[in-house]
Amino acid sequence: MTTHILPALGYAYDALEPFIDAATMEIHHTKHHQAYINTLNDALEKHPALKEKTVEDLLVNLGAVPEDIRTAVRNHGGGHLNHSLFWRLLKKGAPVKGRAAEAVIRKFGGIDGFKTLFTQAALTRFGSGWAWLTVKNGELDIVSTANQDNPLSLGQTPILGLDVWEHAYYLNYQNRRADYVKAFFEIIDWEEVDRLYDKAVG
Ligand code: MN3
Repeated sequence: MTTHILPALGYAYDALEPFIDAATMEIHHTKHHQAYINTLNDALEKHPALKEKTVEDLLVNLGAVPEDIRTAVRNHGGGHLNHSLFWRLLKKGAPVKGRAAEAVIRKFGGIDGFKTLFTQAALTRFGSGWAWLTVKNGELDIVSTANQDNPLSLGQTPILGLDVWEHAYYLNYQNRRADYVKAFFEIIDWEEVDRLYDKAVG
């Protein structure tokens, strides 16, 4: 039994051009994301009872995952969850509006203030990882994580995330992570951020 499967993108691979190119999207989705899922499923074969749990449940309490597969669940379960989140947060031409956007503007002194802090988080993450907008105890925060770690494992709920692994941008942007981060702000689906924000603040 396969527990976890690759979610459909819900849009075409070229839908985000020119901000993210079609080739990057297709490889990222069908190769990288699929590989995380395959390795996660392989690991769960050793503890079939855990197949009943969602990835979120596993990552919220990693300490409860048996030690022999904990690192695999952390890296590959994280990879699966992070990418599943990422795809649904992207949409070209979506307006900056809604409850989450308003909360962001209040918290960070405007959209530019938010962009500055988020960019800093994305650019100072050395090596591979993610930049996040999270909710903790009802408050917004900006953090970054290494590798495929998800903020859930830190007690925070992610409502927006940016993959800053080189595989996410290298074909189009080469080493220019800053240009990729700048492009990301053009393709945030704030309606989706809103849904996640509402759920996180209750
Ligand atoms: Mn990735």
